[in-house]
Amino acid sequence: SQSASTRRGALIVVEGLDRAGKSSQCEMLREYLSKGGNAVKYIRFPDRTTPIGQLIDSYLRGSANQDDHSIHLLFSANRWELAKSIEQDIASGTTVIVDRYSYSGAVYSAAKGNPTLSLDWAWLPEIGLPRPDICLFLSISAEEAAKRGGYGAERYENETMQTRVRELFRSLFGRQEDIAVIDAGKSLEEVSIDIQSVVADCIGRLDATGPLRTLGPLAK
Ligand code: ADP
Ligand code: FDM
Ligand code: MG
Repeated sequence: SQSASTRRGALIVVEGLDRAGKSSQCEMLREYLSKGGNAVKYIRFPDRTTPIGQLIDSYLRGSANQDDHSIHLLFSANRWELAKSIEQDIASGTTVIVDRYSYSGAVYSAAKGNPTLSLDWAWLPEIGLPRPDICLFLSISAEEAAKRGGYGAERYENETMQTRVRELFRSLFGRQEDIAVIDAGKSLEEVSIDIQSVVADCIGRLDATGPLRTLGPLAK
């Protein structure tokens, strides 16, 4: 087993539909881990600050259009451009909390119903990226999500997309390992406590898990 000074950080992803509570829970988890003496970073995808991220931002706000495949590959490229820095943080002992990742990437693109953009096709450019040690899926009903506010102005924030996204998340997570489904319909504090216990478990298993892994192909 590694000494505390060289033990790697964990790669923790938080996924879910819009208003499931991802950003709130990432922040609460960051604080919890930080108070527990862990080095921790919170990042989010898309990272709208890079040149690729700015193209994505224009697309999401509706001020630019893109071919479905092209924007899909830009979202993926936006993860690839951050991959080395994630790997370095993890290796140096920093736990990285990620708000949306490859799972949103595959699911939102496939939800458009473009006949040449299947879930399987959408997953391919994710292969080789840093693999999360745990992906927390914040599961919430459409009714509960609606109580947390109406649809915003960005692309994808409409009922048709959200319904397809929900179904595709479910089928994707049936073909993935290291997914923890969290009931996100409870109070902020209750959800946070559920997340803390899953994450503590994940961090406790890191020595047995070994070095950071990479994402592989989807199971059949
Ligand atoms: P996401 O990042 O998944 O879109 P947010 O964390 O931004 O979600 O939360 C969306 C809205 O719902 C915010 O107004 C937030 O305060 C509220 N919210 C988040 N989690 C809960 C919860 N468990 N119960 C009630 N309201 C919540
Ligand atoms: N999204 C996010 C994608 O379509 N592909 C991706 O790879 C990622 C990471 O972008 F509608 C979508 C999901 C959501 C939007 O919203 C980003 P937030 O509010 O920044 O999470
Ligand atoms: Mg958010």
